[in-house]
Amino acid sequence: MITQALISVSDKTGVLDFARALSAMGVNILSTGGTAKLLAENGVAVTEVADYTGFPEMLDGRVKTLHPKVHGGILARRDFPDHVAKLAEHNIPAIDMVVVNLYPFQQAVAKDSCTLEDAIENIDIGGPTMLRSAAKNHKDVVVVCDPADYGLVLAEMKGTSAAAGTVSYDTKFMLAKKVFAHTAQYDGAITNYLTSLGEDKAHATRAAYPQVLNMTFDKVQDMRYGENPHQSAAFYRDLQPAAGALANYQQLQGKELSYNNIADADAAWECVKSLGGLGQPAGCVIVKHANPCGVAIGTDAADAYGRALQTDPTSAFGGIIAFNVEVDARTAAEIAKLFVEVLIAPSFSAEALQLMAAKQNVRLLQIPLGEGNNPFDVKRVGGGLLVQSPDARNVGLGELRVVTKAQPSQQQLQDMMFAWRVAKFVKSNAIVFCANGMTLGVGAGQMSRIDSARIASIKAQNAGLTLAGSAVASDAFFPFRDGLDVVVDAGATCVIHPGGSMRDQEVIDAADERGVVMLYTGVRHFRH
Ligand code: 93A
Repeated sequence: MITQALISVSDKTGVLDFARALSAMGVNILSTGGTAKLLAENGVAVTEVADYTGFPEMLDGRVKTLHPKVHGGILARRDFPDHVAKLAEHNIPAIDMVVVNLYPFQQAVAKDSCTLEDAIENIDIGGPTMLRSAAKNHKDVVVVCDPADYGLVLAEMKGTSAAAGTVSYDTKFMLAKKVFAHTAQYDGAITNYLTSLGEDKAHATRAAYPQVLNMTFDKVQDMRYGENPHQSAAFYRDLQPAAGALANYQQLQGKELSYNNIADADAAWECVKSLGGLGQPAGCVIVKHANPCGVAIGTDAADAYGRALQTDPTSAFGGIIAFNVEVDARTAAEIAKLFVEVLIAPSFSAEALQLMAAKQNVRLLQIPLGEGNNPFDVKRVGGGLLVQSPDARNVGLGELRVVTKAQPSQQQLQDMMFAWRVAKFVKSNAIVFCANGMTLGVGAGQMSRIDSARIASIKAQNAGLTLAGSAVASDAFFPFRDGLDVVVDAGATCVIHPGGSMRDQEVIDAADERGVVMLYTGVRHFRH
């Protein structure tokens, strides 16, 4: 039975209704200065912690709840007779619920005017201490650090079962986990701030991406193995993933996802999400080993799939296929003819689901389309981490610069924009031939750009696709004219790349000599 709760919150959202409901259930409420004042002014019976402990809040509030009568009441094990006897001996009633949210440190340091002294005063000490005490003793103490959980706690307490007035163990455990994630994040934010201070210790220099230190994750699953069978692996999800992130997937059918499935599914999903605004409603991406081996836009899902598959049907075998529109029956029937590892879409029609049900080996992932990026990318290196902002840059038409005498036609512009979108998702060195909203040949992951160009044209040839009149995107500049010559020899008539080489003029002269169009984006999309 919950008989006594301590409430001490900076964010007072919802606390009045919550306290009122607790009080109505006969729970005795203890509270700190500001919170007690709010509750009392609104007619909720409350005892100030200072009156309770017999110790005044002191040192400008730095010491409010740091008292054995508080922490003894929280930490005592109810099933240890010795603990219970000690509470009685020192006249310490048990505290069965702790409701605390912390001084808003993150908001304080986000202000430009925040000094080191302001920041320090915003470091909460008593709050995390109570939260951690209660979370440690979660078997007997309910701990609430998020106003979003008030409703759940009340609903359980109001339950009509024999357990009315209590909260289930599962919920108490969940709330305790949340607390340790929260205090870890809070301490991470303090560390980040202190690390970001310049020499003078007065101003944050906003060092690059320290927020990696205050990320906390939820384990989604252990995998049978990692990239290879002798490696162990698990998948963790951000506590709050961006709306359209892969981690929001719902698996509708199929075997358990493997490490490589998730990595490839992410590559396919990120690429297909970028195919909006290119003049066609549907987009499809087929990924193998983290690289797109077929990308197309089309009038509908089936059209986009048929065209994406044409690029490289051999590599598509065992691939991961993603759509940015609903998968309907016609598309599902086509996909069912191929061996597919993972199929991803924002939704599936009922008939499509029925068709895929006959193919239980295919893992079906439904993910909502949504905005937002990861706050940062991470790569593990020996003894450290490389952290960067994500490559979220999308070049607009207005930013493109024609550097050749030949000017692009409308069709060429469209083809180059499409090729450029795709090139961003191809491992470097990337060379992508495209025409009419589909890839014709993809050269990926080569150590030299000219080899990527050769491979892309060979693959188009193997697939029986003509490159005459095609557009080419290169994720970085051509260091010499030789790469350009290869793509023009293969049939390309327009080329898009960032520019910026020492030999730019030599490459532009070559483009003029060959009579092709060349566009600069000014933005590079290396992907290693
Ligand atoms: O200054 S503290 O670190 N020392 C404490 O003993 C203490 N106890 C609670 N901060 C402390 N708190 C925090 O006060 C809580 O975490 C909460 O954020 C805030 C609520 O203060 P009030 O009820 O006066 O608005």
